[in-house]
Amino acid sequence: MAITGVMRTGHAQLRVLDMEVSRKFYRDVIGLVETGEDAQGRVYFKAWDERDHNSIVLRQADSAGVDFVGYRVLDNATLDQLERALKERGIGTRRIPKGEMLETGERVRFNLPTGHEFELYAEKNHVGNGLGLLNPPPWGKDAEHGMAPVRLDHCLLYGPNIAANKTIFTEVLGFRLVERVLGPVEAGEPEVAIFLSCSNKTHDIAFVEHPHPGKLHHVSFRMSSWERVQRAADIMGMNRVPIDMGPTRHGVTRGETIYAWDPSGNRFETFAGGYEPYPDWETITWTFEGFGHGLDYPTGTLHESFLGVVS
Ligand code: M3P
Ligand code: FE
Repeated sequence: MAITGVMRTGHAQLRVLDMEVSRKFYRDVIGLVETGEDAQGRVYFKAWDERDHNSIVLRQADSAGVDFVGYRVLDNATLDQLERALKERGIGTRRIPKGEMLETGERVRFNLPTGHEFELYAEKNHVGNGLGLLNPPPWGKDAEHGMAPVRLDHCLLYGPNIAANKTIFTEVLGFRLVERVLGPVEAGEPEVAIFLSCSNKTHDIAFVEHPHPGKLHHVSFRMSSWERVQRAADIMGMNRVPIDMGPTRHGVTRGETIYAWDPSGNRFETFAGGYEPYPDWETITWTFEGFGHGLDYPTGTLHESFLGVVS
């Protein structure tokens, strides 16, 4: 398929409690590549196989969580067109100037019904993956440093009124609903989780219904294989990184996964597998009763911390 419109997960700015501890964690334990620090003291990283300058930005603050997430669109004409479409739906947008984030063009920022700051942008400089563009080797030293995910893959965000987010993502931003989880029959089976794709990934973003706005459940890093996910588990053990769930496989989206916490209490995922849905595929539904296996396929466990703890 042609990937146009909104292309991919671009960046997430995370709040961390101690920059030096966090910088070491994201660089040496997760194994991201540090690409810069700005005048505000924010520190920038990319995963080794990403080409854009940055995907994770850390900001020191008094509480953990996510400041905003950004998605890269095809070009500036797309950015203008999506901004117009948002405004026509009554969604207020503002422009953040080029350069406010290192190596990043102008961003169109707006607030989602779930209380998250979300943005679109068309330009971020390519710094490459270190392998070059001519007869490149399949990997280099950055792929062997820490867990070494290949990319920032998606975010899962918690907040109220995910139905209104779904309308914006499917009717304005060109995403489609790949999987969903329903609430209890007694409650009328409202959607309690939605997995939305703008590509051939099972999800580029996901939302779970939650009373408190603007919450981060996790940022997710793509690993190149299930074996690499298991190696990430070894590295978590070696570094005494607290694990929330896994290694296991989700029924939802079929990913092979581990969830763990960064030193500030932000959850992150390392995952592989899943499948590649096409735009004509029908949505997969998980019932409330079936969701235990949707979450943890082998055991069907409804992990309490996974379902309840957010930052
Ligand atoms: C993922 C994933 C929930 C499932 C989450 C699934 C909240 O994060 O990457 O497939 O039940
Ligand atoms: Fe995930």
